[in-house]
This record gives sequence, C-alpha cells and structure tokens, in this order.
Amino acid sequence: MATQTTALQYRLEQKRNINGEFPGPRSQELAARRAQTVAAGVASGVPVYVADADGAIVTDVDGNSFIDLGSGIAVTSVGASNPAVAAAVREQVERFTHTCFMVAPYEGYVEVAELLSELTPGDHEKRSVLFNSGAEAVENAVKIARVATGRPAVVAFDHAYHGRTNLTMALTAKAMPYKSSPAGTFGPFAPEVYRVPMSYPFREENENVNGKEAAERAILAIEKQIGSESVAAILIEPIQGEGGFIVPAEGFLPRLAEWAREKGVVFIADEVQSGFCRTGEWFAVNHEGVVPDLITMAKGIAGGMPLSAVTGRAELMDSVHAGGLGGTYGGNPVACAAAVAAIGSMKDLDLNARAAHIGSVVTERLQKIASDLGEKNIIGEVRGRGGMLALELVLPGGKVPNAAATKAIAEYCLKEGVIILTCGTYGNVVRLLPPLVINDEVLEDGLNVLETAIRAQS
Ligand code: PLZ
Repeated sequence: MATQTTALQYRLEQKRNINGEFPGPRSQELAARRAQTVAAGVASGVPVYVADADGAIVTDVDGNSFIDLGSGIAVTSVGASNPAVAAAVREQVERFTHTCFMVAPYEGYVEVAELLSELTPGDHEKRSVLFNSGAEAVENAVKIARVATGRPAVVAFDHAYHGRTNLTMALTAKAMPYKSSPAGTFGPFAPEVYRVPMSYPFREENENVNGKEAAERAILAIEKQIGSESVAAILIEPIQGEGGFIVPAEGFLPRLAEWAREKGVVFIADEVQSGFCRTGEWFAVNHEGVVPDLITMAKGIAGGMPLSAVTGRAELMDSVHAGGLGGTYGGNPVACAAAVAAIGSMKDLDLNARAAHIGSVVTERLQKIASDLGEKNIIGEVRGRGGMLALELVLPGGKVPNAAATKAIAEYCLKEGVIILTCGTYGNVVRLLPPLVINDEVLEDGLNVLETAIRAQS
C-alpha cells in the first residue's frame, strides 16, 4: 500500500463547511457585476466566488468551504497555495517579473528545461521550449514536427481534446462547445488535420478488439486515407481527458509508437492533463514504457502558474532555426520559479505514490458501489489511473449514455460542498482529479457525498 499521508503543511482547515444556501450575498453581488462586464462565452461551473484555496479546500467570499475534486482541471496537484511554490513565486517577483527570454535570458528557464530532460521518458538527448498554455505547447509541437519532417499532415484521434486556438480546435474532436456555437462556427479550421479511430474499450462494437488491433485499425486509416509519407506527426493523449478519461487498451500506444518510428512520423504525446504525477507516474506513457518523440506539458507543471512546454529528441527540436520558436511570455521567470518548486514538492511528497494510493482507494470504493447497485446500476465503467479517475454513466442494463444522471450527480455534489467535474463526448462521465495532496479524510468525505449522489440517481 502506498503512503497514507502527506507531509504538506496546510494553511486552511481541510474540512467541508457549507453555511446553508449558496451563492451567498457577496457571491451574488459579484455575479451581478460579472454579468455586466464579463463575456457570456466564458462560463463557470461553480456559482460562488473564491476567497482562498489550499490543499483540497476552496473557500468562497461568504465563508463556505468546498472540497475540490477537480484541481482547476488537473492543475493544482501540489495544492492551490503550496508553501514551496508560494515562496518561490514571492522570491522571484521581488527580483524581476519579466525580461522576455528572447531578449534577456535567465537561469529559471534553463533549470526547468534540465528538469524536463530528467523527468520525461527516454535517455536520449533532449531539448525543451517553454510557452504559456497547453494549446500553445500543442501548436508548437506540430510546428516542430512539420519542420523536422518537411511533411504537412497531422493525425489526431476520435474524442481528442487539444485546445481552443485555431489549430488546436481543428485537432479537437468535439464540436459543441469547442468548435461550434448554436449561432455558427468558430471555423474555418486549420487544414491538414486528419482524424482516425481511438481505442475506447468500453465502447468497442466488438468487445474482443485488443489494443494492437485497435492500433492497426488506426494505422490502416492513416495509410489508406493520408499516406504515411505525408504525415508529420501523430498526436495523442495517452489517457484522453475532456473526451471522457478514455484509457486505450493495452498495446495500443506501443504499436502506434512503433509504427511512427518505422515511418519517420513524429509521435507526440499530449500529456497536458495526464502529466506530472497525475496518473501515478511522471507521465501516463510510462505505464506502457512508451517513449514519445515529443511531449507536450502544462497544467500541473507549475503549481497553478501559467507555463507549458514541449520536450523532445534533440535532433527534432533543433531542426528549427534560431528565432523560429518563442513568444513574449513563454517561460516567464515567475512561472519557471513556480515550476521548479512544484516539481520539487512532487518529489519531496512522493506524489506519484499518493496518486497511486488515491487511485486504489477511489477505484475500490466506486466498484463496490457499482456491484451493490445490482440491476439499478448506472455505473457503466470505472476507469483511469492514479488521480485521474472517471465513472462512465449509462442507463441501467446497457451502455446508453446517461448525461442526465451525470449532470444531476455533479449538481448534488456541489450543493453538498464537493466540486466535481464532468466530461466525455456524450457528456456522461464524472471525472475525479483531486489535488494529489488531498488527505484521506477529505477524500473519504468527498466520496461519501458522491456515493449518495450516485445512489439517488440509480
Ligand atoms: N491538451 C490534453 O487537457 C486542456 C480544457 C478546459 P490549455 N484541458 C482543459 C477547457 O474547456 O478549455 C488541454 C488538455 C490537453 C491541451 C489542452 C489545452 O490546454 O492550457 O487549456 O490551452
């Protein structure tokens, strides 16, 4: 059994506490101001406004405390105000906040690149480049792969999510809400993006399809419809995030990586959501020993500060001319200081072990609920790894997606003071992404609420 506790010193009491109805008066006041000034296109899942956050607790401006099982979409793995991150940020802002690495370089950027060389899979020579958001990392990985290969096409998968910029919208599979709007489209989208079938064990028509066969199906589509000589890169989330926490069948990723190597295609693992201890390994590809050519990272990397990265084989990365990559803020010194501290905390607190522990506690609990429910069971599948876990909800007795129950469960949990997120192509997946520094009592309390919510829908 993995470690039971974390050595993290919490600043806020790690306890759920809801004082009656919310949103309270201060949150309502802020919501009214927001409605007059913030664009309607950016929506929030929670109706309260945050005052403070620490460990696995978020408090609002009216004094309510919520258990956070979402980590701001897989970001605050080390906690939302990890003391080491806060100290590193404070120390850095007091010296300088920005010079632009393209104008005047600094040590923090180099230090982050060194850590990424150390932590990413493979013992080959590596290089890194830093950006601000996950989408920006993905865009740049594609730029690098195109220059390195001289080829145009990029292959993405069904259910993929890679971001909201023009190229990454093209790479993302789901139309609503990312690519279209009831009022129109966010396109036209970037060209030379092709989509092929994913390995989605729960929804395979033929349940016996194994990972290697699912990979051959994708490879056949690539070779017949695009031609491998035109393909610069295949881009895949080793565990798909927004698409439904889909864990491909064993053997799928290794076969795709092998095919890519044979054909001179760059294999890009998008580990923006799954990276940095989230799945109980530094990267989700490690579970199957896959070594990507390029890897995109963001979210958990810097304890909540905006930072993203592309790390990859030196010969691919360095095929881009000096000046070909960059941006004003990429690898901002404050974000780099935060990343060095956040990665240090992941090591010190052994968050890979914590993630594995969370994975076993939650999986056991959810599987027990599913079997207890018998014929009324709405849990189609419990899946995921470490602290990246999901429940795919269905109508009892089959696999028909149950988006209504998913929404109702999330709403019930929120009402009781537990923030959980949903996802999935069919909107029927409850996902759990707790801060990896959550203590066992808080996790247990959150799971009790989730269990009541599931039972009420069954
Ligand atoms: N790649 C695998 O999960 C971001 C998006 C939430 P950015 N996922 C959360 C939303 O609705 O916008 C993500 C991801 C993977 C890329 C991205 C994009 O990362 O930092 O949001 O640009």
